[in-house]
Amino acid sequence: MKTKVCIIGGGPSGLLLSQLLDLKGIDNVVLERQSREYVLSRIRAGVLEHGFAELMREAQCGERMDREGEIHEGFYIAHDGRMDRVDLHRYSGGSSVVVYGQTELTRDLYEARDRMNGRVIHHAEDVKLHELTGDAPYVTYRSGDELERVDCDFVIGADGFHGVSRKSIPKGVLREYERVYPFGWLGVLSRTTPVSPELIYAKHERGFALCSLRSQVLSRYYIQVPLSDKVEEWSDEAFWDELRRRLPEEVSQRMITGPSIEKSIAPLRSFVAEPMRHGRLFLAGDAAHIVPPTGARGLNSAASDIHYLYHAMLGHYLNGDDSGLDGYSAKALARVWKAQRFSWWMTMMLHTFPDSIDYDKKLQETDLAYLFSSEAALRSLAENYVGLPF
Ligand code: FAS
Ligand code: PHB
Repeated sequence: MKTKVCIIGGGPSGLLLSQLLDLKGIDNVVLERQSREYVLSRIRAGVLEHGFAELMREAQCGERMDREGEIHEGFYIAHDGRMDRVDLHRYSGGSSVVVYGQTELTRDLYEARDRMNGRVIHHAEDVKLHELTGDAPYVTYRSGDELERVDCDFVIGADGFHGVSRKSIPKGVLREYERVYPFGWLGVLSRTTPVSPELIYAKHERGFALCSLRSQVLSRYYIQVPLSDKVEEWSDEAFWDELRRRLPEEVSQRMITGPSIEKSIAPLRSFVAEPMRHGRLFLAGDAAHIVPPTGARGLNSAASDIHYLYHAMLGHYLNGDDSGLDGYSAKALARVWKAQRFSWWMTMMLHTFPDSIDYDKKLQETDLAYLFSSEAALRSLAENYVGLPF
C-alpha cells in the first residue's frame, strides 16, 4: 500500500489529523491496533478547550458537539468547607470550554472518516516503523497472518503513551522527562443528574475529588486514591460515601447516586518526550506527552500538536514549504510544556500528598488564598484552562 501520511493510532489525535488532511486531499491511512468498539469503550477526557472545539468544526466533525456539548463559563474550587467560583468567561477575556466527552468526540471522528471512506485499518498488529531517517520510510504491520507494508512520505506517531512510535526513536536521540504522582484517580460514570451544573474541583484533607459531567443525565466523578488501591476493592456505595465526605455539605446533601456504568483507576503522571520529530516520524498527543488530568489538558494538548502538524503538511504538499515540519517539534513543545506546568500546579495545589510536611500544606492553602484574592492569578488560571493560543 502507498500513501502520503501513515498515521499510527486511531484515537482522537490520529483520527483528527486524518480527517483534516483528507479534507485537503492529502492521502493518508490510519493503523489502529484495537477494534473500533474497544477504542470507543474507553472513558477519558471531558473538557475541550476553545481551540480543540474549533479544530473539530474545521474538520467538519463539530455538529453533534455543538448540539449536545455544554458551554461552560466557569467552575468551582471547593476547599475548607466553602465553594469559590472561577469565572472563566470574565478572567479569560470572554472565552469558555465545551464539556463533551472524548468518547463521543472520537465517535464523531470515526463517523466522519466513514463518510469520506477514510482508510482506518483496525487490528493492525505488530506495527513497526522503518527507514525513518531516509527519504522513503515505510511501516509494516500484521493483519491476521498476513504481513502488510505501507510506503509513505511521513509517519505520524499518534499511538498514545504505550505505543510503538516513541520507542522507535533511538535512545541516544530521545530525552524523556517524567514525574509520577503517589496517587491515582478512581473515576465513576453514572446515569445520574450531575450534582452541579458546573465542575467542582475539591481539595480536602481526605483527598482530592472532582464532580464533572457528560450531560444532564450522565455524571462523571473522581476521587484521589492511593496507588495501591484496586478498583475491585471499591464498591459503588463506598465510592459515593467517600465522594460525599470530600465535598461541602451543601453539595454532598444534594448528591444523586446510582450504579456505576464505568469504574476505573487511572495513575497520574507528568511526562514529556523530546524531540517530537525524528527524521520522517512526527509524534503527536499522548505518544509524546502526558499530564495529570487535574487541569483537563490531556486531550487538549494533543489539539495543538494536530493543528501544527496539519498546517505543516499543508505547507509541504501545497506550497513546497517545509518550515512548518522543521519547526514542529520546538513549536509543539513550547505549548506542551506550558500545559505541563499548569497541570502540575493544579495537581500540587489540590491533592493530598502522603509525605507532605506542614509547611507544604500551608503553601497549598496560601496558593488558594492568593488565587482568590488576585485578579492576576485568576486571569492566569483562566487563560490556561480555556487554552493558550495555538
Ligand atoms: P490515545 O491513547 O487516546 O490513542 C492512541 C491510539 O493508538 C489508541 O487507540 C491505541 O489503541 C492505539 N495504539 C497504541 N499502540 C499502538 C500500536 N502499536 N499500533 C497501532 N495502534 C496503537 N485527558 C483529559 O483531558 N481529561 C481526562 O479526564 C482524562 N482522563 C484520562 C484517563 C485515562 C485512563 C487515560 C489513559 C487518559 C486520560 N486523559 C484525560 C488523557 C486522554 O484524554 C488523552 O490525552 C487522549 O486520549 C490522547 O489522545 P491520543 O493522543 O489519540 O492517544
Ligand atoms: C472529566 O469530565 O472527565 C474531567 C473534567 C475535568 C478534568 C478532568 C476530567 O480536569
